[in-house]
Amino acid sequence: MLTFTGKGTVRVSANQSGDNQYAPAEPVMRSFVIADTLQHIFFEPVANQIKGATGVVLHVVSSSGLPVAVQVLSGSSDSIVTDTSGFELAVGSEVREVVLSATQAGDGDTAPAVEVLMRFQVVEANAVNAPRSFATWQAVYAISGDATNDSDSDGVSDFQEYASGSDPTDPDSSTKVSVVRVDGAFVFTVPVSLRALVDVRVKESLTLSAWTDAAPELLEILQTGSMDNPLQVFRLRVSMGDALSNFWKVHFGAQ
Ligand SMILES: [Ca+2]
Repeated sequence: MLTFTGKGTVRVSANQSGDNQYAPAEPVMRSFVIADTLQHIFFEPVANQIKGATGVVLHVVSSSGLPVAVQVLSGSSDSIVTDTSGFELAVGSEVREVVLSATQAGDGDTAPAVEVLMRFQVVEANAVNAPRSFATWQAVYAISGDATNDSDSDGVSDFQEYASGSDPTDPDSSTKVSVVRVDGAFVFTVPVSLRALVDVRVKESLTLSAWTDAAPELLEILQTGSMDNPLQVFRLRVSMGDALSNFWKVHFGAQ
């Protein structure tokens, strides 16, 4: 049993020195942080990008409000993230996968956040997995009208079908956002097309009148879909906390 007497990083080592039959076991090290507050990072989905794109705005926040660091973990030698009045990405000159890393080191009261990785492809403008505007996507399906239209009357708006990569002319094709209650939290499953230029936010409200941006916990990002319809499925958790009258919604916005 471990008893904690203060804050800081705890490192635990387990050893077994063996006997005349068994060789010593490899020691196992585990470390964790004792802190007043935990935090997590929410990194909004990033779509595939066309080679050479600059000024790609990244929305990354920590639930603690502490400043997050974002860097290119894997990309072209000229892929770079700058942070002046918000994060902006220059995707670089190579056709390849880019992986961004978001971290927050914590402070005296707050434990470090778990690192979040965001992956997308840098592609040629005419590639089958290239990003496209809502209007270009509408033209592919020979539909028109504004974002709230529901061309196939399946209860999912054309814009939401654009955002989640489903067929807006087939009522059997829609990948809806789902939510389940798990312990003291809700977990949203949100499919997002890597070809859609959308902002994806979770908003919260106590009263259903004023909505503010939440910083949900990113449990998992699954890569799925197909070559010309690449999808990411985000599993996002929001905690009910102390307020029992909270409301949340997933909001898809045009960039
Ligand atoms: Ca629809």
